[in-house]
Amino acid sequence: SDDSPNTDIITLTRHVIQEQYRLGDAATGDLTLLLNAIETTSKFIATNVRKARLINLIGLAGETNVQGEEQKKLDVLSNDIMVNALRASGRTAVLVSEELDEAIIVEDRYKGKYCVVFDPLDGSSNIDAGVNIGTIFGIYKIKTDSKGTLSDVLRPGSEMVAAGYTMYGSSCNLVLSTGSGVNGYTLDTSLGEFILTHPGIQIPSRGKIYSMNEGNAMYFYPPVTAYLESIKFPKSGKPYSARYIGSMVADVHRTLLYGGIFGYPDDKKSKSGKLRILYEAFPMSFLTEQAGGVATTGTQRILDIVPQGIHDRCPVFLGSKDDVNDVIRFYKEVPKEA
Ligand code: P6P
Repeated sequence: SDDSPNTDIITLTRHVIQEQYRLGDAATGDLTLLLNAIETTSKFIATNVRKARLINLIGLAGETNVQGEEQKKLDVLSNDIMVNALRASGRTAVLVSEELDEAIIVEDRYKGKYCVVFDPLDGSSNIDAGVNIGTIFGIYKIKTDSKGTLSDVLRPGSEMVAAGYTMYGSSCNLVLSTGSGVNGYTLDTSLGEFILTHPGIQIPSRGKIYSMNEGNAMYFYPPVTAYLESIKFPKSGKPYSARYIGSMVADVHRTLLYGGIFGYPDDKKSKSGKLRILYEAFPMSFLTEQAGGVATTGTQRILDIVPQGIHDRCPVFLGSKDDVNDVIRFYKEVPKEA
């Protein structure tokens, strides 16, 4: 085998610039600069997550976020890192964060033409257990003639121009789509660079894994219960395997790479499900569709939803197209209310 050192590594920065050149004059380089800022925040957050146990960042910051959950110090830190870097990039107009009740309208001096919606540290309830957690982000371009207002982010996810996540675990993986497929990058800490390691991620058309919190099973509506029954007690073939990490970034990352289905359905306890439309459901659905998968609420394509509020929730089923289409069929055939 050729063991000469690789002299042509493709970093995230280089890959994004290549995409900008592919788009020709239509691309001004603004998205490239914005993605570079996001990449830097991921590296910064990754070092803080890794150090967390050492510099005792674990534990509650004593404040609560819009979810009413106790905020972990890493949440607060990650949010501040992202808000500062996105504003300083001079490429953003509106920022929406899971940690902030209200949207940030960037002041004119720093205002750019993109809106970023993000969950700076999703899965944070797992921080103390060392389970993988992550940053999720979606990017809209402000509407023509808009100065950057809430109306630029209360739009269908199909109008996003890019989406991605960074997973902080045994390695640091950044997965990104700018609308022409999905690519995965792994942080080489010796270089401080994200290196292209998963070019052109394509989700298998059917998987063997289902990922849902069955602790909510007593609240599930009949279509979900019937679907689960069909894969746990199949009339033919083997039952599916259950994998549930309870951290969306980790569960979705596995689903994109291995196939299968991830779900957080609406149920009798949570009428709209739990996951947030703008900075959880939309970015993950954007990536899923770009990787050849399907993302639905059970009754409609997630990316077609028009959110009314920046922290609205929606039901989520996403993953391999044949598996998610099975769920859609159960929603059509099984009455929701008994
Ligand atoms: P549950 C984490 O708090 C999160 O927002 C997602 O990352 C994850 O998929 C979901 O909630 C887990 O929720 O109710 O199963 O603990």
